[in-house]
Amino acid sequence: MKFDVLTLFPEMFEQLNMSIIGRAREKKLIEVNLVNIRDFSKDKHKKVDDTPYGGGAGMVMRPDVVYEAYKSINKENAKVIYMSPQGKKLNQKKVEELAKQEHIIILCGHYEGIDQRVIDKIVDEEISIGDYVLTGGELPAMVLIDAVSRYSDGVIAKESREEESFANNMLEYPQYTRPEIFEGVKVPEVLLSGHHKNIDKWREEEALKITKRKRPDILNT
Ligand code: 4GY
Repeated sequence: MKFDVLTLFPEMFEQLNMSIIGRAREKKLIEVNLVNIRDFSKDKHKKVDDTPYGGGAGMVMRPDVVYEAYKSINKENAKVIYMSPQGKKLNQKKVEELAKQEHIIILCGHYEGIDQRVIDKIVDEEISIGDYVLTGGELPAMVLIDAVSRYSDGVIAKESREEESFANNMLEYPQYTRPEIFEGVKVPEVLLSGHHKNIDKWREEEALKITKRKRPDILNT
């Protein structure tokens, strides 16, 4: 899986050098290429935004600069995604679907947004990570990259994906590790039994209980 990210703030993506995603990049299991939109400004002050036509607060990213940045990317078979609260809400099903793509280009807006003409020209799909407004599309882009990358071979164990929350429309069963007694509370006895059939059964029951209690809305959806 390859991601190209169009952003005014590539430094924000340091996060993706760490932990599981950082390791996946080192191993070339995924590729994340950051494109600084500012590099494509032809202005002598490297200006990338301007005041909105019609008036109003803030600044709008210029379409010509964004388009030049977009054209610099090699985009055979790529899907272009714009992170925006106006987009379709991201969920695990959508993540799984996106993971089938070989190349995703993510456009990150900032300030009051991007001139609509370049959005209409280059964007295939608008995606939101939730109903709240952020200062830019960078954090949502990282959320998307993280969630989708987990489906690339070798990034995490396939079993981890099969047992986790939202797999089979269920939340995950609770996890325990050492010590066996923490602040007077013992680990559930069955997990120490070594009886795998009983353990599987217990975990399934717990998952069902938790889902009914916390997220009845996702059961059988
Ligand atoms: N929520 N889900 C979101 C967001 C910030 C101005 C357009 C969100 O995806 N993106 O809040 N984005 C705005 C900032 C330009 C995007």
